[in-house]
Amino acid sequence: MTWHVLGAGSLGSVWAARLHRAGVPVKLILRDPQRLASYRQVGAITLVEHDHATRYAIPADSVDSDTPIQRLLLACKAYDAANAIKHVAHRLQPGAEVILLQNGLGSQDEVAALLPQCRCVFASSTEGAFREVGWRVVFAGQGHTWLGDPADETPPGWLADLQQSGIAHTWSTDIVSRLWRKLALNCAINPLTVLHGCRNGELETHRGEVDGLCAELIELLTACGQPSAAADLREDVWRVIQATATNYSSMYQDVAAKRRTEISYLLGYACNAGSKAGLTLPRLQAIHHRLQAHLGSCGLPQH
Ligand code: NAD
Ligand code: KPL
Repeated sequence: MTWHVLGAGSLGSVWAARLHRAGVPVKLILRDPQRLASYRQVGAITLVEHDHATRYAIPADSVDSDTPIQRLLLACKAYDAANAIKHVAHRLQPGAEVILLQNGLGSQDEVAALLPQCRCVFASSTEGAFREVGWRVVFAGQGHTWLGDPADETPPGWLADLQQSGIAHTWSTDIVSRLWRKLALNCAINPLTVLHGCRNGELETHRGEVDGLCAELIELLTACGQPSAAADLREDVWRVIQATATNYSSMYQDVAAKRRTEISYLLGYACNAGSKAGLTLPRLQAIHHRLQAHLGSCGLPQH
């Protein structure tokens, strides 16, 4: 069965290229005829791994095509996910499977609400990729992807395609907890790296701020029924800070490159969930407001 990939950016291209080279049928769905024309001119995705570039001539069409879709990888940013899916919803067959590869929380529920006839599988990934130029993507960090369906613990048969393609993965029966944990790590680290203009490791000099955020995130996760995502969060945050000390966080990189951030699906989601649970989370709220003001001053969307 063909994998359709909507959102042929960094991670979507890395998935598509690995599936394609393993002989699994894949098709890219590009956002409009102009983008399709640009791709057809080049004719392939170039994937750079360990400084070695390889071209993969993956078939493509645009969202305007009407071929039915049975399996879809949605690999755009969280803030684009719901809008992107609306363009292909009519092509999704009853019982179609949609893999949601977005960071943060909130977009998965937005998309699932639009697709009552589909199985929505949520994914959380530690892989790293970035677009160098045009249709050339660098697979920068080997990582792991957890996949799960909060509505059905049965592993899908297509995990064999991932195995065959060398996409390291685990089927998870607690994917929502994993997504919460990753969200909490991102909320404790990423906004502070933007506001202090620093690498992850330099947060050592802002220990009090990191620890204060961790305390409120633990309170939030516990109130939201996510005790395993809360367990040892502070220790894990410091472990990640040390392991990635020389890196700039993804949010830092987005702001530096003047790209929109996923703030609403990270800190914004956390603050909303706190309000809904009746919690007062002054540190998270303050950092959210400071970050929004900072994004505004950089000419970037505050949501
Ligand atoms: P990206 O911006 O590189 O790619 C997204 C692609 O989606 C772009 O090519 C964009 O043109 C396309 N798109 C947006 N709206 C569309 C539409 N309506 N129709 C068709 N295409 C559309 O993003 P990315 O870095 O691959 O990230 C995707 C998700 O994965 C994000 O939530 C991100 O946080 C998460 N993630 C990324 C990485 C990474 O290393 N890149 C790692 C872990 C998680
Ligand atoms: O995922 C990350 C990111 O930069 O987005 C880490 C490395 C965990 C920092 O929060």
